[in-house]
Amino acid sequence: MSTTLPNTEPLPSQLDPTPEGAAWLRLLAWLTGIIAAVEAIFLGMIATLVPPLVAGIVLTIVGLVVLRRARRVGIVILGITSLLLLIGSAPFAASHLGHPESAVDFTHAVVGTVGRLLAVIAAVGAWRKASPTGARRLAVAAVGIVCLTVAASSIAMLVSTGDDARADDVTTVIADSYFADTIAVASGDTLYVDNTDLFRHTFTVVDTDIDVELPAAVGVRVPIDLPAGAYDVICDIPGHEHMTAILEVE
Ligand SMILES: [Cu+2]
Repeated sequence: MSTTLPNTEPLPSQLDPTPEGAAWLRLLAWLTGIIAAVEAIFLGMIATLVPPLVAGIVLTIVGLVVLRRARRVGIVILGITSLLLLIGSAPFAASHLGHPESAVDFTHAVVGTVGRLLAVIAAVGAWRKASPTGARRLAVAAVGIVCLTVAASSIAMLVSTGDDARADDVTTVIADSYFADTIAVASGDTLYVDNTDLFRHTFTVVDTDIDVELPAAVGVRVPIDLPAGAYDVICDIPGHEHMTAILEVE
């Protein structure tokens, strides 16, 4: 004679923490931790405290600590921080994603954009305690994207060597993300713009056709075929609004 026991035990999937939730939590923690580390290195390289990025690093540390004690609160902190920074950094990342030859800016943009997007997905997966299979696939995708990024940037840097200065060029140097205040040339001269930074810039003369991309750590020859006068020069990369100069053409 067989009897049926009442099913009062929780199913494995109802146990807390579930293996599923744990896989997504690990992915969320790794992604947000790596992004925060990359941002800290980037801020060190530009020697500037960018408030949204600093806030992102602090909130990530808080989220990772909270994750151990109040899991759902930690997931919300990390997920929302990743989402807000993904949206807020989009204009900056969009400017850099087409320029793999400038490795620092390009890698920063890829890690920030793809990493935060995956972190948001991981937060949703952790909240819903989704299947661990998805978390593993996402982790593999993240590693693959990093490898592709490094490969693309390395090839682009080898191809993009810039120009060599010629004897009669007028040279101006970009250093620490600043132009010289004033750049003097004669009409018809060629200006050699030497970008000594590890970041990309543009040499853009306002209201003219001169708008030149300056990859990281290369120089570019720019013919100045402009009537005599004073022109405003800018770098039109988002976040580089402080980069201005006056081009005096004689
Ligand atoms: Cu710039």
